[in-house]
Amino acid sequence: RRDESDLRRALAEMQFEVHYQPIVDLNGELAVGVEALVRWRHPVRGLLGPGDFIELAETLGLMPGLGLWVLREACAQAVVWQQDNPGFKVNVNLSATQLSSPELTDEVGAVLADTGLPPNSLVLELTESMALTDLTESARVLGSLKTLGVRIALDDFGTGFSSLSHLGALPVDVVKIDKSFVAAMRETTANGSVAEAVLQIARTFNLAPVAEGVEDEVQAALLRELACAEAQGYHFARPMPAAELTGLLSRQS
Ligand code: G
Ligand code: G
Ligand code: MN
Ligand code: NA
Repeated sequence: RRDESDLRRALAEMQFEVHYQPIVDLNGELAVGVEALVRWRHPVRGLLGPGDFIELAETLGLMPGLGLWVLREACAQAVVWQQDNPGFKVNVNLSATQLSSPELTDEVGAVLADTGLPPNSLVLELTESMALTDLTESARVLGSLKTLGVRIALDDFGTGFSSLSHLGALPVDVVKIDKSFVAAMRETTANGSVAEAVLQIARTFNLAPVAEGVEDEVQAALLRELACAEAQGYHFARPMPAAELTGLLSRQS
């Protein structure tokens, strides 16, 4: 219960920060957008990642509120970056409870209206396993979000499906190729072909692929060969505070 009161206090005092990891164009290696990743600046334990608190926040029913705060923060920040980087995109993760909230579309619409972010600059990420829990309901919710003009990304793509039928059923625009496939690429051609196969599936369904977890130039080069346009990973940049990303953007433009 110690953790619970800590987390409730953290929300009351807003001890959270949003960090941003660049998503780069694999050809120019310029940042074309970011993924927003929440952090908890814990007064005693230091900077904590989502792995340390998202599950508890979700269990305690705190995630819709925290998720909405992250969304608002990230959209407002993206508007600032767009001043010098036209078309700059921001990806924001949705939790399972956010996805099942009847208020989600109205809330996202309100954040877009309040911040002035063009809707097509916002990419909402949900994991494939979340989307597949109730396919009919997911299709309805995502369809509703799409009426706002936002884009939808399937996170951890390739790890969740037992059949491909959902790809036709869901109004998805982007797939984030899971880092396990990217990590396996350099090893053998047999493994490499898994990433290739996943990219082929993306292409077949007209989904824009973003490779995750790119850690070295070998992987980047292989992905370029496979005509994957965009990527994210430590090879390009780690998640960083907004001010640092502003510096990075000013050096590239
Ligand atoms: O930041 P890190 O790379 O440790 O993120 C770990 C996971 O936590 C990511 O896969 C991401 O999906 C999830 N995550 C990060 N920020 C958020 C957020 O704001 N909301 C939700 N629901 N998940 C997040
Ligand atoms: O939303 P998702 O769960 O995919 O979040 C991405 C996670 O992957 C974050 O926790 C982020 O810190 C992490 N990450 C980002 N780039 C890399 C990378 O190059 N290698 C590894 N191992 N993890 C990464
Ligand atoms: Mn993500
Ligand atoms: Na992922």
